[in-house]
Amino acid sequence: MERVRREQMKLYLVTDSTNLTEEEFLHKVEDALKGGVTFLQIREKERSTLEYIELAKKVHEISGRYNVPMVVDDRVDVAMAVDAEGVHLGQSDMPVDIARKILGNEKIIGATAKTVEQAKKARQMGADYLGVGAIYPTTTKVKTIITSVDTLKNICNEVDICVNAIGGLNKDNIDVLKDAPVSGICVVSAIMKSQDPCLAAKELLEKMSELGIGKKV
Ligand code: TZP
Ligand code: MG
Repeated sequence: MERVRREQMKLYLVTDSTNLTEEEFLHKVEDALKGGVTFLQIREKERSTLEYIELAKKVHEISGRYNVPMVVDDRVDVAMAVDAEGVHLGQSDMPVDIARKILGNEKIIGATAKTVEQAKKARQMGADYLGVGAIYPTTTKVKTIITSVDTLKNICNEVDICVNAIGGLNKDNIDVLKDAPVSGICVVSAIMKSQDPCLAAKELLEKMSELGIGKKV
């Protein structure tokens, strides 16, 4: 069962509301969607459950208007509370197979993988797509390690689900992904820290097309 189409994974925005007012944050997210972001993950590390739900509701209302799926980082309960399209689970979050039991057959479940072994396991447990990285060092607050482009390519070849690269990616360094059969890229800062998220998204998509990143296979 295909819960996510490859073309929906092309430009995947992971949100970060740090240092932004709610109004600024929601504006940035909407501008990014106007610029062509194809998939959204709401990711909040500092908020209470109530605050997470309230913000996720607002983001989901916006993403819905652009027909873009929204998943919730880490929190299956928050995803259910706002009827998000799914969740994204890291290696220390709820195991994919347990989340699948709770969420049922319709919801999208994404997983983080840093090795071929983790990728195969996530796939076997029912993940719909994988986020692989960090490809470059990142300034976004996250516990991660560097994953080589070779490992990324091996993962793409070993699993039959969408694979996106993540970590420190921007329009000036994504050329390293040129020969990797990824479905797309995930970014935080390249869009959230831009003064013009709409233009940032457009420029990323343009560069990806030039380089053939995320092209049809
Ligand atoms: N997982 C691996 S790297 C990363 C996450 C959530 C953060 C990516 O952020 P940025 O700003 O695009 O480097
Ligand atoms: Mg997580």
